[in-house]
Amino acid sequence: MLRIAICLSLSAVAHAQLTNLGSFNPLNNIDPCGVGFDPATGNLWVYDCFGTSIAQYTPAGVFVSQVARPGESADDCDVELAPAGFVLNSTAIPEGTLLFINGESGVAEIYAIDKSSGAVLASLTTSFGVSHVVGGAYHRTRGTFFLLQDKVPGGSAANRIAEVHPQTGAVLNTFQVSSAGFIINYGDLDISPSGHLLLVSSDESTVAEFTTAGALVQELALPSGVSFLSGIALDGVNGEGWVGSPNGLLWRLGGLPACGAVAYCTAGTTTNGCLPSISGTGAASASAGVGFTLNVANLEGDKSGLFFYSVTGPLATPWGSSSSFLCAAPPTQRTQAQNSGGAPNSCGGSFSLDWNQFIAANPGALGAPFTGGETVYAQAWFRDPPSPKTTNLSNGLRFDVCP
Ligand SMILES: [Ca+2]
Ligand SMILES: [Ca+2]
Ligand SMILES: [Ca+2]
Repeated sequence: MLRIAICLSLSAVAHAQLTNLGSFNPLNNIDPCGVGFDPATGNLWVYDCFGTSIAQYTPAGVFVSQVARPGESADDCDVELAPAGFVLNSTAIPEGTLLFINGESGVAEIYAIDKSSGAVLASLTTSFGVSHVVGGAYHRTRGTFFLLQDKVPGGSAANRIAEVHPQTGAVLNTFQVSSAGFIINYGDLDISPSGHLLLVSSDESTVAEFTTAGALVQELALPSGVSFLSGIALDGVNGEGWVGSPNGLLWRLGGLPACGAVAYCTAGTTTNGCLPSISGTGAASASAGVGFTLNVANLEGDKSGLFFYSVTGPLATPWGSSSSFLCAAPPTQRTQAQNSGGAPNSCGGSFSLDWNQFIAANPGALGAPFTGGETVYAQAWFRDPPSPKTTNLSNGLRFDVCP
């Protein structure tokens, strides 16, 4: 028994744990079917299941204002705030616009609403849904919507996520979350700082993290007393956010996935057949000064090189006639040169760099001063004299910077 207890406590330290930071019961005895967070004001926008309006509350639960719900009365629906400006159907929508996803009957519609006047600025009839789309979110870096359908339709339509084009409503990609064991009843999804999908469901006791391609990353157990969820809305990039239940409560949680690093793009194959692989350990932070290590393993041994990064965006441009790609859009910032170590002509080399330490020590570095919420694209460059360009590149690592 003692040994089991020790194992459990070690595993609790190793994995993120959700914490309950407080709760409130919205005025007017409403039953939240959807919840959105407005970073401009710090307030929540909440839709009462089958209600006629979407109401704004302070984080203390005080009613501020409301606008009329577009479309039909619904319990299959969601509230969002546009995390970036984008074009919905054919209308440019500013960042921070109130969005209502109405999945109640037939395919889901997405409405953009003026928060002050309640005017519908634009709407889109999507090609996804059979009367049971319960959640959605706009993905800032992919420029698409992700919509979530519940279990009720059964068959291939049940528990399904679709990535939808914000101008045409066409379904671009789709996958079923039940294949990973996650079942949707009431439910919702939001986008993590690293671009993953965070899901809640009234049938589940965890927050599930999926990649946009449908791979389950992890499930995080809900804190004691938090259950039967219908909505999730992150309120920043530090792993905090709101969840709501149609039973009438809203909770603020900590410990949600934040500032994760995700590999992308393709590594070159070196002269000795090495395939360098980049990863990140810890969390990128604008203020910590230490604690986010970039690693690249499987490098040619005893070669010099360096990490560099971009804050502009990803890229996938061939690196001369080699098998490498430049994965970070210019301009880029080089970090200090280092030697990969290991035996020459082996794949035993590696680089490592604490990126937090680098930006703390280099206030003039590209993108500095960082404040949190930025996205960084990092890659390693190294000498490989017999290769076509005499140098090769690792794959890329995308990460979001915590405050
Ligand atoms: Ca319904
Ligand atoms: Ca509809
Ligand atoms: Ca949502």
